[in-house]
Amino acid sequence: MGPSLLLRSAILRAMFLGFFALWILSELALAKHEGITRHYKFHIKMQNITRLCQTKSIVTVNGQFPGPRIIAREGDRLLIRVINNVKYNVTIHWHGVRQLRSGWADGPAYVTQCPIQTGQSYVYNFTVTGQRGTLFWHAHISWLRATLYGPIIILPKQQASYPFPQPFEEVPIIFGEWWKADMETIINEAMQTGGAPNISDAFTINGLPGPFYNCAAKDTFKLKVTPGKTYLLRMINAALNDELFFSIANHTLTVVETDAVYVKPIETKVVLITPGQSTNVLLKAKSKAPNANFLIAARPYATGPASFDNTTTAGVLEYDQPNGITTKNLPLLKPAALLPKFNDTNFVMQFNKKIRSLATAKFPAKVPKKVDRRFFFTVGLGLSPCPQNQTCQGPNNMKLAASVNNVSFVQPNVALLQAHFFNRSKGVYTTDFPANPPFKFNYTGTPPSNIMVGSGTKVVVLPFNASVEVVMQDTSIIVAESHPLHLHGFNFFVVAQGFGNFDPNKDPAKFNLVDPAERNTVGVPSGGWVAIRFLADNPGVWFMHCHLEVHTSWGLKMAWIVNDGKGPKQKLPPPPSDLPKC
Ligand SMILES: *[C@@H]1O[C@H](CO)[C@@H](O)[C@H](O)[C@H]1NC(C)=O
Ligand SMILES: *[C@@H]1O[C@H](CO)[C@@H](O)[C@H](O)[C@H]1NC(C)=O
Ligand SMILES: *[C@@H]1O[C@H](CO)[C@@H](O)[C@H](O)[C@H]1NC(C)=O
Ligand SMILES: *[C@@H]1O[C@H](CO)[C@@H](O)[C@H](O)[C@H]1NC(C)=O
Ligand SMILES: *[C@@H]1O[C@H](CO)[C@@H](O)[C@H](O)[C@H]1NC(C)=O
Ligand SMILES: *[C@@H]1O[C@H](CO)[C@@H](O)[C@H](O)[C@H]1NC(C)=O
Ligand SMILES: *[C@@H]1O[C@H](CO)[C@@H](O)[C@H](O)[C@H]1NC(C)=O
Ligand SMILES: *[C@@H]1O[C@H](CO)[C@@H](O)[C@H](O)[C@H]1NC(C)=O
Ligand SMILES: *[C@@H]1O[C@H](CO)[C@@H](O)[C@H](O)[C@H]1NC(C)=O
Ligand SMILES: *[C@@H]1O[C@H](CO)[C@@H](O)[C@H](O)[C@H]1NC(C)=O
Ligand SMILES: *[C@@H]1O[C@H](CO)[C@@H](O)[C@H](O)[C@H]1NC(C)=O
Ligand SMILES: *[C@@H]1O[C@H](CO)[C@@H](O)[C@H](O)[C@H]1NC(C)=O
Ligand SMILES: [Cu+2]
Repeated sequence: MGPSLLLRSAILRAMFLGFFALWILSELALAKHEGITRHYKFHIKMQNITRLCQTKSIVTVNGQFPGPRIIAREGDRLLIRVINNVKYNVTIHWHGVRQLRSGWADGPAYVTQCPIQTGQSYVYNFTVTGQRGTLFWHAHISWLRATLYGPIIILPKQQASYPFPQPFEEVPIIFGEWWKADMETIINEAMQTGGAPNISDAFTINGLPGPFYNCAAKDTFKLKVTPGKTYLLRMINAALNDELFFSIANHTLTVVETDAVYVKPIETKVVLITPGQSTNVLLKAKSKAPNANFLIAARPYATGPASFDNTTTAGVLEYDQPNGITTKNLPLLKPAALLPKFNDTNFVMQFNKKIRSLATAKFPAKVPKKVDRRFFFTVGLGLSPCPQNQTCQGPNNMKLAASVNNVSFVQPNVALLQAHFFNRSKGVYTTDFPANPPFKFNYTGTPPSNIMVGSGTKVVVLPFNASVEVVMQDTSIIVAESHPLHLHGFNFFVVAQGFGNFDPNKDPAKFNLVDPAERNTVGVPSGGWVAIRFLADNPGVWFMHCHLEVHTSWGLKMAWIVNDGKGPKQKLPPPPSDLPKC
């Protein structure tokens, strides 16, 4: 054991104990929880980190990588002061937090706020209402979220009131994606050339790549368990561009929650988790300590580009052993076929279809039964022109682009929410986002000959409390690909999904309006479609985008404006006085 390893494990242990102490303290809080205010300070600063034999300076919160955990109990208010001490503009998004009437705290740059500039600070002020489980926070500007991310843990209102066996311990498992090169250089280079950005060098579990990479054996995540005990693994996919399969050798997992909503328990060997999703699983340790350690592994589910980071991040599950046995000397069980093939779309479809809301009296699935506004959105890739006198690296000397209904979103240079709130939309956005594709084609067949995208800063305006249905259809333009679409400000219900083209005559009959999954991020199936419903009960401007960061950069994003209602609790309050300016 080298000194750095000793130090790292000491730090990890201290962090873990700290987390536990906090957790126990909150457990001891009032049985009838009224909601308290919790304060956090996020100092955005550079930190040198060594991974894969290379040291690089990364943007961090408080020098930590991954960033600190936010812990709250349902009903609590969070006041998080973000102080920017790096040369980059920064914003932070509290991914999956509903932000009821607190849209100013949502975080996407130029959507709900101007960036926090160097030397400035901003207090994100919001309550956690009607949600419990695992979410995460991450930067929401350029590609800074590659290193600026961390877990959000929302404990249920009443202590020990999980609708599943009380776990012995809770362990966050946050997946990341690591590049040896500088992140901003990578995305800037790609946006300049119009080609695909360089793929990552590794995936990580809690910041650690694991034994399958050069120089990374010491940077391996270890999960220590006691025989017979049950563990709650709070999994988060914070990777930029890759959906991941996850598995633990010789163990079955029970999925009990997704995106901070309880689900009907699902037993599975493999979990699929897209960027933007979180999944809580129970891991029941074997009753007797086995004479082995077990591989914990994750690697991509990839449908799109020919070249992707085809590496595997891994950790090790170790059991507390009886006296005289050290886990170090035990064999590591690593079955060859632990994870599905990289393109196993059928597995993914079956897995996603199994996810159902718990839908009990205490945790009902409030699926909108009637629909006020219907939308059909194509999502996929395309091309945009290469600037004159430049050579581009996309197909046919063009730039790669992506769009929703053939609109590639153009980021404005002031925030949409301010423009909306102060009635100054002119020259910032237009309200003519198309409800349907401009022209019909066989979305999953031969693409049209013209695959250029249009562009603009277009939004859809919804009246307060409209009930909305959106069918999202993948296109096969350039390539059919799974797109994890994320909606800010709401959870939606995944009422159906399928392969091929959505059939508006036949498919609605199959919609599940009883116990559909309630999520904030859903994969639009590769070569298929997904139908979602949500109630627009949250006034503000809400971003919707692919959570593959590369597709967001190419324009696969749009925004909804939800107008104020008439009632007193149906209006967005004015912005806080410290809201950053552009
Ligand atoms: C990172 O390392 C470089 C080169 O050794 C050094 O100049 C710099 O001060 C370090 N940065 C931090 C934040 O420690
Ligand atoms: C946070 O928001 C609430 C509700 O709008 C407000 O009453 C409170 O003063 C705010 N707190 C701070 C520190 O800005
Ligand atoms: C991306 O990869 C290409 C080809 O390997 C290399 O020339 C280029 O420098 C890389 N870009 C960055 C930002 O690392
Ligand atoms: C792992 O699983 C295999 C197949 O189910 C079984 O044969 C083997 O005994 C298990 N090993 C351990 C150490 O649990
Ligand atoms: C990914 O890597 C595995 C080995 O780890 C190899 O068998 C497989 O062919 C690779 N797949 C692709 C698409 O490169
Ligand atoms: C998955 O990729 C392999 C090549 O590695 C290919 O032969 C196979 O047809 C692909 N399967 C699907 C479902 O696309
Ligand atoms: C492109 O190059 C031509 C000749 O090389 C030059 O006349 C023209 O001004 C350039 N156009 C732009 C937009 O730079
Ligand atoms: C914006 O316009 C609406 C409707 O015309 C009005 O009620 C509201 O007061 C205006 N808001 C501001 C900040 O001027
Ligand atoms: C669309 O194209 C696919 C693939 O060629 C084909 O299987 C399907 O029948 C076509 N669908 C329609 C509605 O034409
Ligand atoms: C998308 O918009 C571009 C630019 O207006 C147009 O040329 C193209 O035909 C459109 N494609 C589709 C599929 O609507
Ligand atoms: C919003 O709509 C839902 C369902 O249509 C309805 O039950 C609810 O009462 C409405 N809420 C308000 C505040 O209008
Ligand atoms: C930071 O944001 C401000 C406000 O939008 C903008 O004027 C400035 O150019 C940005 N700086 C960088 C380095 O992107
Ligand atoms: Cu996408």
